[in-house]
Amino acid sequence: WNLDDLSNELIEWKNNLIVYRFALEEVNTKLKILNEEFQFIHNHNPIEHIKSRIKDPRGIMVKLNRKGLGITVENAKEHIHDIAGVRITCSFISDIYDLYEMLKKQSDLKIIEVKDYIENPKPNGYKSLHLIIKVPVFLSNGMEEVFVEVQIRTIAMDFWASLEHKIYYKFDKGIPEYLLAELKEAADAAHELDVKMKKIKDRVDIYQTVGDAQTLV
Ligand code: 0O2
Repeated sequence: WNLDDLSNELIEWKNNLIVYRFALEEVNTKLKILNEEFQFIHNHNPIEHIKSRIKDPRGIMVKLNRKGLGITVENAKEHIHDIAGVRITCSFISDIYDLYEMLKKQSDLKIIEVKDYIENPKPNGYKSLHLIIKVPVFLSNGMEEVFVEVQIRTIAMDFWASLEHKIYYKFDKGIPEYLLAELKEAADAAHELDVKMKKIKDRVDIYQTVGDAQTLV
């Protein structure tokens, strides 16, 4: 490739990947509706914030290469499932599973894969619920089903993962054993915080329902 070829190639990739932007818009709308309806019914909004991103074509090419696949748009669409990614930060662990149940009930979404790193955290302590879903996008020439990776985590899990990401990349993927143990300890501390905040919330909920200060004791 000369530079001109490369930039033409990138433009072609970008044009082909526009459908992922539409898929993210679909998912974001669904999440917004679920959040607002949940607030309306349960007086509590499970979602703190949502971030979405589309993988850069160069990142997709690197991943295809790593997987030993030819660098084509067709291969990317079939084999790279995190081109479109949504990260949802929830208030409590129970919100994560409530949201998952709500997404499962959406008949137009197909849940292709579930990785529960909350039940089974990674050795470094990483926790999150990962879903690979397929979202139908209706275009002028028909419907296309698009993979979207959904990561759902609590604020505490997100705090840990964001900082771990920075630390990990600083060490250029060769993090010493003793620091790995400390990261794991920090993840456990984040989990304790999640459990503690949920206990407090449950007691406040009981107080609000019963209206009796004694129940808070
Ligand atoms: P980025 O920059 O966040 O996009 P695969 O996606 O198939 O290559 P794998 O391991 O099967 O790989 O996917 P998995 O475990 O579902 O994780 C994919 C994404 O989860 C990562 O994307 C991260 O966003 C996040 N993740 C997984 N493990 C960790 C971890 O130990 N620490 C942190 N901070 N995040 C993690 P990318 O593409 O690696 O990175």
